[in-house]
Amino acid sequence: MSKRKIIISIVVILTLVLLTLGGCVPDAAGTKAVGGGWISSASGAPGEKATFGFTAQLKGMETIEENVYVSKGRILIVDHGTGQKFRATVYGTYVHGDASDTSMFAGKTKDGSIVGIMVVDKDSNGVVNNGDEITIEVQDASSVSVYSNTGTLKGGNIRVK
Ligand SMILES: [Ca+2]
Repeated sequence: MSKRKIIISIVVILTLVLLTLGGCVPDAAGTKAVGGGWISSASGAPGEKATFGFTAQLKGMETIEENVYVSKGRILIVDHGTGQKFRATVYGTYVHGDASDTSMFAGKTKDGSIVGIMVVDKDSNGVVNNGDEITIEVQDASSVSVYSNTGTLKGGNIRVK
């Protein structure tokens, strides 16, 4: 499955409003992610940047859906090539048992758009330009895709714990 399909499916999962209590926070990686930096603009215009910053962390044991835990944090995406800006509050993180360097989470903007993020932390030693990856998928309140971008960081760093 392509990264884009994975992130879209995560967004769909996180969009479901099946709020249930139960389970416990698994001892799994990917439950906390922090990062900032930039990749190329989704516009494809040479030299244009898409900058990002985020924090995402589980709040506790409350689940939204199987393996999706209520979370807190912030997401800010600014694509200088397309002129788009998304500021979202994180509400859910997909917790998985494998790929300990990977975190998947989603936030909601004030106008109801869903911002889905998947990041891969290629190392955790704080090295800049270390091959970290981010995939961004934004759907508006009608579940229409309004922004898609993915790439290896050209500046900055992502850390996943
Ligand atoms: Ca890193």
